[in-house]
Amino acid sequence: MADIQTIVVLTGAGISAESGLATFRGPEGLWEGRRVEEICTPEALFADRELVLDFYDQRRRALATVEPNAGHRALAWLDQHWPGELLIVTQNVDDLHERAGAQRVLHMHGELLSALCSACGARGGFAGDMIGGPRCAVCGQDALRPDIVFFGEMPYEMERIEALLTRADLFVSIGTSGAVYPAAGFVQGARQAGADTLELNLEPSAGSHHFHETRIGPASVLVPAWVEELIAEG
Ligand code: BV8
Ligand code: ZN
Repeated sequence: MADIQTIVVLTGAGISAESGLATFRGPEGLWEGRRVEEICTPEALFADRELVLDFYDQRRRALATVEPNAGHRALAWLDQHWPGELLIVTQNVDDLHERAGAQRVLHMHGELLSALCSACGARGGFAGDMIGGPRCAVCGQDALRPDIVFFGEMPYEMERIEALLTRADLFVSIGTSGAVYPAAGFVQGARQAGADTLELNLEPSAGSHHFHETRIGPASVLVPAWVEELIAEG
């Protein structure tokens, strides 16, 4: 590969699958018989607040029972040792990248361990259950919601992501189906800007044809192998 300075990594639910967290579009991609796209919306939060809060309370509890896997650890090692610019843009709302030791992480779809106040917009760390949980620490109203980007809502820090993609030398997508935009379009932006593009996934994603190279297999195997290869190239 050409001289690589700036790396953008996009991760999805597939990198956390081997840690035991459910993906969206596998058989477990349903919740109470409903698609995530139906639950993860402002309308659903308004129409059935308990159902939506329970969906995230359960996933926040599950988070405490799982560990990062070799895929998270290899990315964290790269983050700690890569001298150039690097950003792990994750669609995941779990904290497994951080728990593996990664620091340059951007949660474009929010985080389970953060709360957003619907009344005053305050965001802050949150643990435990939201159902029957605390009021907003800033405005005191009983208006906390998961700090999660729902369908129809703008993902976080899009300008920062897009600016970095225009400068990327290498764009690597790991464990995502390429089903949801704008994340699914990042590969095109990076490629247009001249980046090499690599996909590491258990099966070809909806956007595989946009990548220079797609490798098929589990993240726990493909990610460490890719990091070793990248470092060996110097
Ligand atoms: C926006 C929340 C605009 C956190 C998520 C029609 C109607 C309404 C909307 C739209 C529409 N058409 C397009 C849209 C836009 C919409 C969209 O793209 N919809 C899709 C369904 C068509 N997008 C949005 O609404 C976004 N916002 O567009 O805003 C806007 C403009 C101006 C002003 C305001 C707004 C917001 C999208 C964010 C939604 N929130 N998550 C949570 O609950 O977790 S989306 C959720 O699904 C994830 O965050 C992720 O982004 C997405 C896809 O999931 P993946 O991570 O890819 O996981 P998936 O299960 O799909 O795939 C797993 C992959 O891993 C598989 O390929 C599998 O093979 C692989 N795998 C499995 N095991 C392994 C593995 N790989 C490696 N190793 C393994 N072991
Ligand atoms: Zn508030």
